[in-house]
Amino acid sequence: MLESLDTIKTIALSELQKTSDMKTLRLWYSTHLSKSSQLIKSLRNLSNVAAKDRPTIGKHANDIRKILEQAYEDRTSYLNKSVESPGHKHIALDVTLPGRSLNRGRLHIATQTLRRIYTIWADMGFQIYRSREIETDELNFELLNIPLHHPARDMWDTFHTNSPGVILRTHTSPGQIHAMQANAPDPIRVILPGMCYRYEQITARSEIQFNQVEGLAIGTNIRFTDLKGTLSDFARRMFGTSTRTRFRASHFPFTEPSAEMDIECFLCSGEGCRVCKKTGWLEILGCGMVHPAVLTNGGYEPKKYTGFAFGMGPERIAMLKYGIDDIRHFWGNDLRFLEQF
Ligand code: FA5
Repeated sequence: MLESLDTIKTIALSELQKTSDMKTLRLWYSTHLSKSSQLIKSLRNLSNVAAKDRPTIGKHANDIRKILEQAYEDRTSYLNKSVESPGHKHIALDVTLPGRSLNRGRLHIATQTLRRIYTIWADMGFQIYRSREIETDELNFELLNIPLHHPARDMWDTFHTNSPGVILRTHTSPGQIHAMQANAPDPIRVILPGMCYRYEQITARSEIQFNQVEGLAIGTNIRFTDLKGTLSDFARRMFGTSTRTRFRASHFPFTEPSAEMDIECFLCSGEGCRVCKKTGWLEILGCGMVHPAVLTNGGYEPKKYTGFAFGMGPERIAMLKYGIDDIRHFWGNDLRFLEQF
C-alpha cells in the first residue's frame, strides 16, 4: 500500500511538470487531488485497511496529499507569472547565441579633429591653454591692435551681451593676451582651442559658431623661418608626410608680417580640382609674427622678445580631409552624418 502511494506521488509530480497552462493544470488537479482521484479515494477507504496499518498508511497518504497540494500551488503561481510575461514562456536559454550589441556612441567629428590637432602640437611641445568664450571688447579687439572704428572689425562682427563691452569672442586670439599676461616674461608655447562666434550669413563654408585652434610661441630669437618650419611640419603630420605648403602675404592687425598658409590639394595633388577650385592649393590657416604692440600689451618687451601666432578652423580642416561639402552638417545633429566618422 505504501509503495502504491509513492507511485501515485511520483507520477503526479512528473505530470505536474508537464502542465503548460491553466487548462492542463486543472485537468491535473482533477486527476490527482479531486474527490475522485486515487489518492483521496485511498484516504477515504482507510476503514478497509487493517487497524494496525491504518495510522501509518493514513499519515503517509496525508503527507503525500500535502506535498501535491503545495506543488500544485507552486505550479499555479509559476504559470501565472509566465502568462504575465509571455516573452519568457517556454523559451529555452541558448547560451551559444551571440550577445545583443549595444548601440555605442562616438566622438563628434569636430572633437576627433580637435584631438588630432592637440596630439600633433603636444608632440611639438605646445600645451593647451583654455580661455573664456565670453570676452571683453578690450581683449577681443583693442589689445589685439584693433581699436574702435578700425575697418578690420567689420570682418569680425559678433554677438553682444546686455553688458556694454562684453561680447562673444570672434576668434581665439584674445586668449593670446590672457596667456601672455599670465606668463610674461617667460617663454610660451601654447595652443588655445575653443568655440568662436560671428554674426554673419550662414553658408556652406561659414557658421555663426565654429571652433578655432590658436597657437602662440613667444621667446627670444623666434623668427619667421621658425613659423614657416613649425607650421609646415604641422601640415605634414596632419595631412601626410609629402604635403607641400605655401605662404601668401596677408593682413591681420595683431601680426606683422602676416600670412595665410595653404597646403597642396591632396585630392588632385596640385593638378586643380573642384575642391581646390582649380588652384591646386587649399587654405588652412592665418598666421604671422606677433605685433610689437600686442607683445607690449601682453607684458613682453618687444625689443627682447619675438614670437609667432596662428589660427586655424578645425571644421574647415575636417571638411577638406573628409570631403564634407557643407559646414552646417556639423551642428545639425543628424545621425546619418555623425555616424560616418
Ligand atoms: C582669425 O580669426 C585670426 N584670429 C587668425 C589668426 C590668429 C591670424 C593668429 C594670425 C595670428 P580668420 O578670420 O581668417 O582669422 O579665421 C581663422 C580660421 O577660422 C579660418 O581659416 C577658418 O578656418 C575659421 N573660420 C573663420 N570664420 C569661420 C566661420 N564663419 N565658420 C567656420 N569657420 C570659420
